[in-house]
Amino acid sequence: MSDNLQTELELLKQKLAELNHAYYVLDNPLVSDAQYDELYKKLLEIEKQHPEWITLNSPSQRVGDKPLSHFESVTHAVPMFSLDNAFSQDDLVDFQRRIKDRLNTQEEVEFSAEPKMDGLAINIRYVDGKLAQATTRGDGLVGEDVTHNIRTLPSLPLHLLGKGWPHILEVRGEVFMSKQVFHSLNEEFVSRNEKPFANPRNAAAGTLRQLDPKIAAQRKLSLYLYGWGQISEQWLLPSTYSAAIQTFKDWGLPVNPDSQVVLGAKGMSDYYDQLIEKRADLPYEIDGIVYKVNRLDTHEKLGFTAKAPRWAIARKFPAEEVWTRLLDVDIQVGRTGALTPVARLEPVSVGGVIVSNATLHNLDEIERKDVRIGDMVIVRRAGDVIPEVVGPVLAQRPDSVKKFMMPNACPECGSAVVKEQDKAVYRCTGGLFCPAQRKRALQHFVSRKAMDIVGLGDKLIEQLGALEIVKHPDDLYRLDVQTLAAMDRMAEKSAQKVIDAINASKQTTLARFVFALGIPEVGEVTAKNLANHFLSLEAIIAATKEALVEVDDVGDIVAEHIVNFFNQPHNKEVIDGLLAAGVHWPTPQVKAIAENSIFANKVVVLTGSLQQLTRSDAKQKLEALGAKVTGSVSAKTDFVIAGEKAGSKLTKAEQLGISVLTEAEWIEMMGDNNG
Ligand code: D41
Repeated sequence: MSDNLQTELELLKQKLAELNHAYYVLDNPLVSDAQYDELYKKLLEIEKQHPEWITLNSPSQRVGDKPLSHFESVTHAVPMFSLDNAFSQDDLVDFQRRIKDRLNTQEEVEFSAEPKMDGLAINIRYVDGKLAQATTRGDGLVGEDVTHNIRTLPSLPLHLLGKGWPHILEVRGEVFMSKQVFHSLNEEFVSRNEKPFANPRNAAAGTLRQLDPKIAAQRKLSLYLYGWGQISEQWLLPSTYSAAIQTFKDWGLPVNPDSQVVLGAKGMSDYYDQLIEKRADLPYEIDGIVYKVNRLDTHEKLGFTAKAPRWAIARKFPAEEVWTRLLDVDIQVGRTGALTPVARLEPVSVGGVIVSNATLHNLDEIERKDVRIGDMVIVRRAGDVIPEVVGPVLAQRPDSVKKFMMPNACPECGSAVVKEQDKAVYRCTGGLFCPAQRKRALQHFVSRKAMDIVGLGDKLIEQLGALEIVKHPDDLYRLDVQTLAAMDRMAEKSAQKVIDAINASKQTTLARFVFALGIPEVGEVTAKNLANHFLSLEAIIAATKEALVEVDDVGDIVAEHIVNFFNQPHNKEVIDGLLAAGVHWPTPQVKAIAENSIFANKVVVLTGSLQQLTRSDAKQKLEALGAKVTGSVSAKTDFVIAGEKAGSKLTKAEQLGISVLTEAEWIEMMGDNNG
């Protein structure tokens, strides 16, 4: 008897999942709402009699019973990249041109074109077909666990349909709020005298940020999947992106019904025209179109830049423009002293966001556009880009307008302002004596990719600077708990944490240290190249311009910045102070080992999941041995190191006859050189 009831429960669950899918994903209801409710009530009854049968994938369990107390951070198994932008058809022609050049072909490229949803990117992990975890994109490397809220999305299957799914499947997509849900939600807010959301994107973000999943469940967020992260086993992806998305659809996952496969620049342009026409009628907000090369083997060939795949691009829709009054122009002083004019505007709503500041770029731009203080100006905001002043509305220019003048003295420290040769940039010459530069330099010094001192936020730095307790980075290492505990919003415990983080940062790498110094134009990659080339700080300081341009990525201008930086006596003082405080690093291993390393100058690809090392440690070790670690397998690859459950890259390597090492074999090969 009880066996039968349990079978009935399972059948009900399956039936309800199918009906849900038909309703929310296929947009094709199979039964009336009343019929659905009746089945659902039956399920609840059985579960009430037998609570021990309730499983997480039951439709009754979309909303957990308790709110969370906080969000957990989750490191993505595969980083979540962003997208490069295109703003015109010309940009798209260039995009295809670059692809053809890299592939060495004349043939038109096939693209998948899809609306660009204005929402939030999310990673959803299924284990053995069951929804296991959902995380926000975060900074692309680490996101937040929002499984409790994502489970409430009615279109998302708690259990995949069909079969044949890999053991681990991560799908990626955009969570958004439909226009309809957004408007009724805002009406509700207004009727309760609460502040409405500015746009559907903010509403979706605000909903995902809730600790209590009941709120997300009420707000009915939507989701379209457009990509994937980790996929386990020998499960082979189909040969095209569109077929992969179709496979997701077959498994019951929601995908955008408005995407289409198009050919070449003409195809991309036709799709654009078509979607612009449809835009107002779509049930959701979009801010552009995403084009992706359709063939997946081409993805492998094209690979990624530091932030985005080379095989995809987002064409942004024209920005929204409005008119408002330019009240004044302020000067902002950046980390390297560059003076940026910032427009102070009469607050105005642009595409649902209130804008009161906008960039004017530089003096040349202001003069070219002939923008004057007091003008009615056109302000543009494109997607998530900083708003900018496009130009004046000359027909409405009052007599009282004033021309903006670049000051001769820095508004922050009074030092002389100089114009950089051949460039539109004006700089304050105060260096680290300028409080604005000092503050920005300190923010940069403590940042994650520099000395990585957590807990030293902007507010604290500002306070320590204003009180002249910390003027230069080396002053940080002389702080004590009592001093910190006396600052606003600090207590003994949090002060101790900051001190611990400062102490921990003393053990660093030469590359981080050089990056942290904040030499103009020396970013993370250049700093690393300098460290690996010169191996010691003394050698970098002593290097001439001629020696510096030998380094990858370093041209005349960067070399000059480096030489100038180390010629400033106060920069030397700060460096000495840091070294005296105990900041230290091991000698970079590159050259010493690289000469007798099997991996010297070899191109290596890591794939699958490693058991003994993290991906980034493995990469660091390989680089220390002189290898170049890349993301995709090609004829140029020398070695593939395959962890567990390696997929298509391993297959590819085997096809190309590339040497494949297991993780253990690789570690064995590194022998004594693996430190
Ligand atoms: O609709 C979107 N917002 C969208 C975003 C889309 N249709 N496709 C996307 N594809 C990617 C790659 C190519 C990296 C898988 C994306 C995004 N990324 C994305 N969204 C936010 C950051 C990146």
